Amino acid sequence: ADVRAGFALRTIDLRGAALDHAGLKAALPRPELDVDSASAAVAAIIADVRSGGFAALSALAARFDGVEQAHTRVPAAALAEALENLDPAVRAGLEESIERAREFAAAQVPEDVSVVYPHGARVTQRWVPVRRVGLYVPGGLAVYPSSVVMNVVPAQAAGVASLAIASPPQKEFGGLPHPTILAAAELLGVREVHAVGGAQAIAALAYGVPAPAGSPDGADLAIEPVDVVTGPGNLYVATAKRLVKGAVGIDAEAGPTEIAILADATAHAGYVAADMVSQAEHDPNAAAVLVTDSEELAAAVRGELANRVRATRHSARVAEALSGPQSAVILVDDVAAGIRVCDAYAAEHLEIHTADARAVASRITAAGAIFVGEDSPVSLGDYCAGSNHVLPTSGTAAFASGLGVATFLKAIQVVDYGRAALRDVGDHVVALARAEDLPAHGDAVLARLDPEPDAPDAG
Ligand code: HSO
Ligand code: ZN
Repeated sequence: ADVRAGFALRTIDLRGAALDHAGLKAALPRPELDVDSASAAVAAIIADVRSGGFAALSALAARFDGVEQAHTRVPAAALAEALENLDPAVRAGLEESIERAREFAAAQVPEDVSVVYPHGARVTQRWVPVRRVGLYVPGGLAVYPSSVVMNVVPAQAAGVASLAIASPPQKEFGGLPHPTILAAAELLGVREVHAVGGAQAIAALAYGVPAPAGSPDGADLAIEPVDVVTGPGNLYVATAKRLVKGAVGIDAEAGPTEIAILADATAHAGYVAADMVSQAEHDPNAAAVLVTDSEELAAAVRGELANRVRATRHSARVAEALSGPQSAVILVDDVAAGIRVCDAYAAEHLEIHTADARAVASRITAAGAIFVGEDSPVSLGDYCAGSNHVLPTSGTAAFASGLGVATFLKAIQVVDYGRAALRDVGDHVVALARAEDLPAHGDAVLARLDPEPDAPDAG
């Protein structure tokens, strides 16, 4: 986009429209993204890594990253050195971010629950962490050490014993991942980092890379498969995650970032504009949506945006994001209508800039994260609020949650009955088993309760 051409943020006027939930969803701005176009190429890369192991990985690194690799594993000395060389202000920021995120994550760890039935029968839901997790960290344009924090901290709080990070090899850093990524890993105590990027990284984490037979440094070349893969990435990474899902668990697919702001006439237009620009800065496909019942506020925000878009560092990218079909000012009749619009949109990030923002926030039922009042901007949550910044996008907040301790846990249901407790329900099990024409199910109970079991059916 031409910076001097400014931007064109469209208006969607829903005043008096009286749309139901489905009608609202159809009226809301969404990006037009082609998610299937990369499937064939990505499937080929995954198959290649599965059959070719390390040799395939190094060939792909040469082709896509322009580096020659003897192994993917980043040496411990390189991790330590990256942290030593980290800017002290960035280190202090990461430390604050880690501390707050750890406190919130620790509080999320769920208790096991049990129910006791007559005669001491007990059923328990026991939470157990997955054994091993792979975290993908993109390279290239977006180098986000904050995302390393957001992915690693909840996994550690969940009690995951083994954690590996994969990030693309960078030619300018001697074939290692970006040094701030290495520094963040070291700060978090993650010592297994692999220089592997793209779809091949997702395949390597999901299916593992065996140590080549007879190789003296074979262990160095191996990547152990994981149970869960998390982390953001480009179209190829997102497609790869979708293709390995089932073999492993994945976190929600992260599309381009979104900010929605519900504001009334009491809102500060300058803050609203600043926050829209802050997330539009991520990506020309990022979405910034203002939902308001105040035409005056909408006009004031447009004025503020004009100044900010011109002045901001990533001006062209921001202008493109605001001009895209995914961004809009949505006019509504009142705040109650605005709440319905926000619920239908199910934003990754939703800011509330209204009178009594806390009460309004409590009525929202679909959002990745809600930021309450004018002093809780999304960028606070991106780095240092304590909340996680890996959140459901593209309307998936209607059913999905942001990254948290639960992402890395599974619940085991433990059944513990004794003979008397079994007798309490034995007849019911037998009756239900017969109704499903599965009499052996009933017989398994009767074998314990009935010293003289029924004679087998004749014939
Ligand atoms: N807003 C992004 C996360 C992020 N922001 C990383 C800055 N760095 C998606 O929630
Ligand atoms: Zn952000």
